[in-house]
Amino acid sequence: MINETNQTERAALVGIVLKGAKPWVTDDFLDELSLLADTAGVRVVDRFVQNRQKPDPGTFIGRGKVKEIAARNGHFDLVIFDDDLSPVQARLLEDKIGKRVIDRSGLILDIFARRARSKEARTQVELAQLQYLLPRLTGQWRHLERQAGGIGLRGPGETQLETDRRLVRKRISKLSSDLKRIEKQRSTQRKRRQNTFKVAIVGYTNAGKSTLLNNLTDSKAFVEDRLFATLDATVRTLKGPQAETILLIDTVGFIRKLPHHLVASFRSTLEETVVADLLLHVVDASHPHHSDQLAQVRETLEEMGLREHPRILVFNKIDQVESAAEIRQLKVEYGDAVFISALRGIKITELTNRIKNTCEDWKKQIKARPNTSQFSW
Ligand SMILES: Nc1nc2c(ncn2[C@@H]2O[C@H](COP(=O)(O)OP(=O)(O)OP(=O)(O)O)[C@@H](O)[C@H]2O)c(=O)[nH]1
Ligand SMILES: [Mg+2]
Repeated sequence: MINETNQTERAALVGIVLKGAKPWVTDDFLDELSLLADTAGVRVVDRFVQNRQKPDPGTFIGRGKVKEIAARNGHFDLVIFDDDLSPVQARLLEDKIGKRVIDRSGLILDIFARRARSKEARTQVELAQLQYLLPRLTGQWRHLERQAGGIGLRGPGETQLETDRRLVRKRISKLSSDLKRIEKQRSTQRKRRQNTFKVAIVGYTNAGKSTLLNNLTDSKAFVEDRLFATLDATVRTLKGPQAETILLIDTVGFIRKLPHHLVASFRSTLEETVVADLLLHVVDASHPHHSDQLAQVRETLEEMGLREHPRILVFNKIDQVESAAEIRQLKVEYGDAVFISALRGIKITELTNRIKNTCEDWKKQIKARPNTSQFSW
């Protein structure tokens, strides 16, 4: 989607270190941005980091840095900023650098668009993309105006832009009503599942959620060592303590700065998490920044109103953690967590037992309090 031709596009990444912030944090963010670029099929060839008191309202990174990047514009086809740019900033930067400029949100939207398979996911992504695009539409027509010499053609250019905006708004309203219909179907399905114990697998992208679903339920959900392999809520079943059905729901991964348009339009998918009776929060124990990722997921869950939701913290990929001391340390820090390898099948029974015990407790509660499985978003 980034490129209609089949050539691999080359990108330069840009990050900013604000006064008082630690430079390595920006480096880590750019590492993650690089993984995102890789997932989008873009090759990263350059990185630029700028230190500033605060972002420049016009060019975000300041004129000097923009010149430095522009001087190297023969090496790359597009520039990806780790931070969100306003539509005006993006346009100004494109003008000055002479290459296409996108931000982290734009890149994530692009990846979601490539990966969306189901009708629901495609509708959700297109809606988020158009909402992101709408305020950025102006730039497209300015180039035409300039080529045509401006003056006499200004009118038609503007008219075209208005037509374009109208079309986009019309499409947004059509997609929103399609989504409402899909959400209604989902809510009917959910009502049918009201008396079934539901477990949602949540966590940072690439933590191993789908691998865990596959291991627990002997299924074959799509797994890949790239970001956002899963976009749809995949549901599988597991046998409970009395051979009753437990539903396991694999969900879309979280990441730092998930674009808010995307979160809004993925509401119905994320709602699977909201209505779950238990969350399995999967953390990649072998990731150098697992504690930041853990905090990020907690924050997103809190934003979804799930601070108090029953959950089991699951440290995955322990087969890949090099030092035993590190695992011991994690066990001290997170006494309640389970330490597993979903890929190698290590300590899965311990986790299954924990799920079944929670299911038992839930059944007792349900008996005591009927009609309690209604949550509002
Ligand atoms: N070494 C090791 N690798 C694992 C383990 N669990 C998962 N992986 C690998 O981690 C990568 C990501 O796994 P997924 O199951 O797709 O992760 P996910 O959390 O579903 O990712 P998204 O759907 O992209 O958010 C794959 O290459 C898996 O093979 C594990 O226990 N050990
Ligand atoms: Mg997955």
